[in-house]
Amino acid sequence: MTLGRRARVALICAFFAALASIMVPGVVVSTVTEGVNAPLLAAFKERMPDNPVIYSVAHDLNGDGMDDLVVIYNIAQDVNRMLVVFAGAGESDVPVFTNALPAPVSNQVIQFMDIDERPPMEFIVYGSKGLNTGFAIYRCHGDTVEDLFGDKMHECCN
Ligand SMILES: [Ca+2]
Repeated sequence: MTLGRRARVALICAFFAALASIMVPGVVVSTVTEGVNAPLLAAFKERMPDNPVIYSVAHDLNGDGMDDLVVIYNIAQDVNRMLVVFAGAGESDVPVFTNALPAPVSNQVIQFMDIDERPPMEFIVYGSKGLNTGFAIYRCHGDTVEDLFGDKMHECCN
């Protein structure tokens, strides 16, 4: 028997809520990260030259066979944001940028997890601000990043 999509998402969210409760700053729970996509990182730096990249990791999020890039970047002192750069598809290979969301101040970790076993791929962002840790699970719909579930994320973002 396979779990329904909602049940599966709820189950995994509960798991991460439990995991987050035992996380301490500076301790990184197992990370599944992949390489950096150089062309997409270059596209980010070209479009947002004033925003230093803190952390970026490549993975195919939308299931088109091309790696996309999740980027956490700085916009002001202790204020970070996250967005996804999708590889351009078809004749236009212009990368597509999503909306930006608050990102943790420090100890950022991005983990990819196909929660519902179909595209698009979900991903989890962990991090901290001082002694506060939090995380949130995201999924992209088109060029929009949606926050599916989070725990104490507001306490680790500015
Ligand atoms: Ca892709």
